[in-house]
Formats: sequence, structure tokens, C-alpha cells
Amino acid sequence: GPEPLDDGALILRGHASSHAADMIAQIRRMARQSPFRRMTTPGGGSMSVAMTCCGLRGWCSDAHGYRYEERDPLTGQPWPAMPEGWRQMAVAAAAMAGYEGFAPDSCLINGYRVGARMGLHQDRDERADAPVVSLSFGLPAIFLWGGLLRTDPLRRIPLLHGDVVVWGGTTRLAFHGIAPLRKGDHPLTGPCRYNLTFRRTA
Ligand code: MD5
Ligand code: FE
Repeated sequence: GPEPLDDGALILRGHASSHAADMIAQIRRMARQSPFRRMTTPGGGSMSVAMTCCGLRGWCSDAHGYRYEERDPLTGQPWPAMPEGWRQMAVAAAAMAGYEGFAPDSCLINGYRVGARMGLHQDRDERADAPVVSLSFGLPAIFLWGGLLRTDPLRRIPLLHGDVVVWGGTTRLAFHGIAPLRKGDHPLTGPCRYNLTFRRTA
């Protein structure tokens, strides 16, 4: 059943497993319209995680900084629509964690290949009074979970295929990251991990 991770956060182990095959097929279709790309950071580097988005706005990073855009800068077109089934799953998961009325307008889709990682960061580009709902598919990852200070000690939490996490309350602005993806072969995704995060941006 649901495990509280901390004040305001809830992990629903395997909650999305039964939808995984359909959702992965939808991700692949979406990526034909708005391809996965490795974004540039303001520091001049390139992220090891490949990203695409769906919904009204999509998260973008380039030399100028981070922001949400209503059009995919790669195509100049609006992002693919957020599938209604995805939205319903995110809203239901948020409600299970006590966040009624979650209205996500954006879904960031992260694609990890072996060795890809996400450095320690806070998610501060969207509304912090709304939770973030995250779904993981494919290869397992080690989630690094800190506190409100970059220097706070890190917990290592495995995130497995089908896991859903709702991040809200005081955890919403916690520092977090993903350790380099270990080599593996998943029946539905091969050598990859996908992470979807549903957010309220405005
Ligand atoms: C991932 N993605 O597995 C992670 C999972 C991202 C990102 O971090 O920004 O795309 S989302 C984990 C998350 C989101 C919001 C708050 C907190 C964790 N938290 O407070 O720990 O690709
Ligand atoms: Fe994050």
C-alpha cells in the first residue's frame, strides 16, 4: 500500500504498472512529434538526460536559463497534448496523497540511458503550492533525496518500474537527483528509464 516518505510525500509502489505498456507506446508516439533532446544548461554544458514534454507548457533549458514554453523550441509547434488518461492518473495519485484539485498543465518526460544522471537540484520553475506527481518506467534508478539545504544528508531511494511518487508539502522544494543509470535490459524499455513528472506551471 501507500508508504508515506516524509511530510507531504507519498510513494505508491507499482501503482502505474498496469498502464506501463500503453504509456510507453504513447511516449514513443509523442517523441515522433516532439523528439527527445539533450538540453543545454545556462552553465554551457549539455544534460545527460534527454527530455521532451507534453501539455500546455513544456520545461526548457538553454544558455539563457530555465523556463516553461508553450511551444517546443525544436519544432516551433505546440507540445503534444497531455493524454486524458495520464492526467486522470496524476490527479488520482495526488488525491491519494491528500492534494485534491491538482490540475497539471505540463508533463516533463525524462529519458535516461545507461550512465545518464540528474545532479542535485530543486524544482523551482513551477507553482510550489501544487504537488509534483512522478511516474517511473523501465530500468530502476536510485533517487537521491536531500533536504531544503544543498548540504543536507542524502537518502538513496530505489525507484522501480511502475512506481508513482507524489511530492508535496515541505518535500516539494527538497534538493534531489538521480544517480547514474546502471546498465540493464527491461522487457518494455530495453536499456532505458523514463520518468514522467506532472506539474502545475501557472
Ligand atoms: C527523475 N526528475 O526521476 C526525477 C524524478 C525532474 C526530476 O527530478 O526535475 O525532472 S521527480 C522527483 C521530484 C520532483 C519534485 C520534488 C521532489 C522530487 N522532491 O522534493 O524530492 O527523473
Ligand atoms: Fe526535479
